[in-house]
Amino acid sequence: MKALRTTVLGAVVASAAVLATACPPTPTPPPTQNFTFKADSVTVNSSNDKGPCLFGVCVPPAKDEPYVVNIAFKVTIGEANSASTTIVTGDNHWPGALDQGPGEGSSHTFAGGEQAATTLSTTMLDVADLATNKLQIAGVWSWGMEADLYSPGGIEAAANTLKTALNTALGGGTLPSDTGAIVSMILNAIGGVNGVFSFLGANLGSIFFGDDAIGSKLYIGVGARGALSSIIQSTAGGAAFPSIDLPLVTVPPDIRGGAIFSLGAGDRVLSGQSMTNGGVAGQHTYQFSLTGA
Ligand SMILES: [Ca+2]
Ligand SMILES: [Ca+2]
Repeated sequence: MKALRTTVLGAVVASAAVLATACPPTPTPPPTQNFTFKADSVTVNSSNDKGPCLFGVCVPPAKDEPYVVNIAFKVTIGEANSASTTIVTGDNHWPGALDQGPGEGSSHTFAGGEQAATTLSTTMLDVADLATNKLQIAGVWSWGMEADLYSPGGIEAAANTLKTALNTALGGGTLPSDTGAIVSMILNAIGGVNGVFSFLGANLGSIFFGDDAIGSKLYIGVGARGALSSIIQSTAGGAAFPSIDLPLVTVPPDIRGGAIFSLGAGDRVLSGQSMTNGGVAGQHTYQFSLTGA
């Protein structure tokens, strides 16, 4: 009897050992975090609406009615069809037929719905999480606009084209094993051969859009925390951000630069964001901000 008990006990211990080998402890899932991206203010450097001027009097006057369109996006690198986009159109502070916005050299502080606030939500990965999780990026394609009593249109087509481009270049992409090469991989997927910008250039016909698109920029947040966040920040600092002038198209606007950063590196103010667009008069300078929820 004693021999039998020992054998049974031995079998139980052996089974437990097999179980322990087959099921390592489940790693803690990485956290998800929300961020708010919004427009703070605008300066009209050069008016879009400025008409012929005689003795300093311009008809129409050199005053613009700036507003913002933010196309937020998210994509998981290496996960097919993971891209999504959300459009937020900021309110026009001067909606009346005779209303005039700031003149050249003047600024406006956006408030409420004018800020086109959008929420970016990503999982936040550290270096060790990369073994079992895919890296996400979340950002915004921001358009500086000038209202002319038309309703905005065509933005949805532009957002859908961006989504397809992100699915192709990043959803279908491969994250490098070298964490120091992640930023250059993302920027190459945006601005390189067969990247997002070349896809947009090939697939965005001139979309009908009533108001004047003054310019646009792309802001890319990487869902990184801890040591991975520091690596993203140190490599992003020296990286040149790509641009594209969309040929023969005034809407959507040319994408003249932007920024890439780690979402885990803290709140951020993007000041001095100059917007211009080939074929469209005027220059506005915007300030955007990103805050963690
Ligand atoms: Ca105009
Ligand atoms: Ca106007």
